[in-house]
Amino acid sequence: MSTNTRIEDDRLLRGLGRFVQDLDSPGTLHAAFLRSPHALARITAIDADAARALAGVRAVFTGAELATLPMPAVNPLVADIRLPARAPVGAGIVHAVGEPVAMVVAETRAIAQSAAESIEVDYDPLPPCADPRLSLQPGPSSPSSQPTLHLAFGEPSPDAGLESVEVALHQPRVIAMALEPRGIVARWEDERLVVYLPSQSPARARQDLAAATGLTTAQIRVVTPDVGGAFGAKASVGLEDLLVAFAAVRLREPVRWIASRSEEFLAGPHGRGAALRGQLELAADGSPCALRARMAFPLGAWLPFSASVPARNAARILPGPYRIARVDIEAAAFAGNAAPVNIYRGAGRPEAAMLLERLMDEAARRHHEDPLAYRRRHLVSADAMPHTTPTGEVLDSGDYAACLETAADRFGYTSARENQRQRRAAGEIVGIGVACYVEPCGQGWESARITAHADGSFTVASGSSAQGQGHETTFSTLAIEALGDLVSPETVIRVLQGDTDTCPPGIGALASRSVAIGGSAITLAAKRLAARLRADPDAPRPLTEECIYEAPAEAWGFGCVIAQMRVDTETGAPTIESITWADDVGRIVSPTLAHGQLIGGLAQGLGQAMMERIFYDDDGQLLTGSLMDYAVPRAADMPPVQIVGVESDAAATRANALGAKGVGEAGCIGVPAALMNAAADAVSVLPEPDAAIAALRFPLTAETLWRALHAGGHLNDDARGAAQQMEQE
Ligand code: SMO
Repeated sequence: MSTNTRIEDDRLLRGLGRFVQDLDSPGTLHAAFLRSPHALARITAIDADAARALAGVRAVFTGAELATLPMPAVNPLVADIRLPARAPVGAGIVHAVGEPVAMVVAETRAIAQSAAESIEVDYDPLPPCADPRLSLQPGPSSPSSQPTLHLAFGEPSPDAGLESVEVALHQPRVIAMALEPRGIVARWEDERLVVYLPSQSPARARQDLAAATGLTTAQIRVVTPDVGGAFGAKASVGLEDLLVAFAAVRLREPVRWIASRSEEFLAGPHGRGAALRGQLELAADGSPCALRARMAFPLGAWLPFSASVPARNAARILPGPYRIARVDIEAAAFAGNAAPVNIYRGAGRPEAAMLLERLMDEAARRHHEDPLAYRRRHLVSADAMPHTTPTGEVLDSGDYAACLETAADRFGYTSARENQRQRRAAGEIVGIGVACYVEPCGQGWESARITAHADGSFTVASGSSAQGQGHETTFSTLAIEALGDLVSPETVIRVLQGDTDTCPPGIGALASRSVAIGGSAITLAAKRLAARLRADPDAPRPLTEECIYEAPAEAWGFGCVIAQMRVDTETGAPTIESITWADDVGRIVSPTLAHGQLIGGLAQGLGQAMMERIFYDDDGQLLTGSLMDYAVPRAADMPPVQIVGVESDAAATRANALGAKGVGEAGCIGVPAALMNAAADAVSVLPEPDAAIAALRFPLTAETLWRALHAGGHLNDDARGAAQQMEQE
């Protein structure tokens, strides 16, 4: 893409950003929540008299007022979803630590908070189940509660006698650590509800807010100003958003709530948390011929709109980029007494990649074949595209083997293996991990509207809204390209997004779809506008073209990550020595922004693999409620990284008009699997490699790796005795 037209996209860097938190006009009331200290309890009494009597308190809402608040629907993407009863707030029972029990609206945040704290609640605690016990043992999945949704692909294929490899893994719950926590400002203005919300999907939010408040969508305007990161956690409205909007409508006053970091940990949507079990049947030559997968996903106590997406994605994505003819896949999701789980950067894709990539490694190890060579042999080949997988998905395009080769070349794979042999001979524990993955990039439609103004400027409006991805740059770049000679370096191009009044309705920024689908809509609308302007240069302005672009298919990105990790033999401390990653992104619109998405996703994937874990104890109490207890990667934690954006033949995909594939989630998909495989490769030289590998789990902390070293019989008997003692404690 070559253009000299300057795009004014440095607003945020110049401190001119405007976030929901910045919207604090005089007279705005503040909401605060009293949250449950119990994971499961009956409420026997609530006394809010003291709170109501406090000066500055305008309203206190408990079960009596909130019991009738209707809950919006959950995405019906999965037909047979069975919802757990979503009991209204404070109405007799609480289902998770942190669940709102009462809401106070007051003149200041401090008053609202002290009033909430003064509410007295009598609880009758019940035995909770934070996340259903998701069995990783062989045999049928045996969680302790009925699944809320259940998906199956393929047929059970008990080919007794065939050789097979198995893996069992548990992904910890994690949390999207957006710089900006969730928040909302809801104002009643001119008989309408105007809601400022950091949303990935303003149109969806408007529908959900309408369902909860009883207003029509026309009576609601959702405005999404600048957003400081979302990663799936802002894709669906939260319970607090619905309650604050309800309060604004009831009181006919502006009400605001900004989550504290603690509230995010307690009650914000979490991600991941699945238990994964898989078996790969191998032909005599080692080729994978059948995949069996059993996956159990936690949902928590309250279902956001996209709650069913991770389970559905994980199930449909298997068997990923490989030729595996038969599958028998089951994914189930279970409610529990914990914070809700929603989509989180990757949303089921990382789970599928993790399971499959561990299996591919184990198959290669069983047959003493190099894991990269083994993968190369079984990838779907370029001339087989488009390829229909056994779950009915269509991999649209790509040269997977070439992409893998690019990663191997840049990494220096052959010499790295030689170097590894020498270091191993010298007693080092060092591993090289390979992971391939596919990244489906959204289905359905997105909208665009482009207007030529009398002063020569243009306005581009999209139904997709940004949370820091830089849509202003990408969207205006696409418009400039389509308008061609109708723009000059002086032409002003404005980008509108995130406002249901000024933008056409859309699906939003999720599932790595903004450029592929939203960008296609902009390109088509701009081309139509350009054609009209060229046909009639004197056409009266403003002149507008709109496009609702429906993607005929889903674009599937592909990538290959190779990571090298050293494990300290004494302490288990890991050092990620390098990561090389080739990602087929189809057509690239903005190389800088594509790179930013890739490196950001890599950092998040690295966080999940190496340090992040939300932890509930057996009573359903959250033990990781702050950044003192929950580690996220910082700049110094980033390893040396080489990223190669492989710009494959855009014409090869007919999945969208641009030939673009998503990049947003890729880092979270491939990187954790590659790091796990690097750790597994590292400990595979120990006297008991199976035991060492089985001891690996996320996050790969020094302690985890130290335990794996001991399980693998690396250290002397004294040290092993100490390790066993520690296991018992
Ligand atoms: S997890 Mo994404 O925002 O679809």
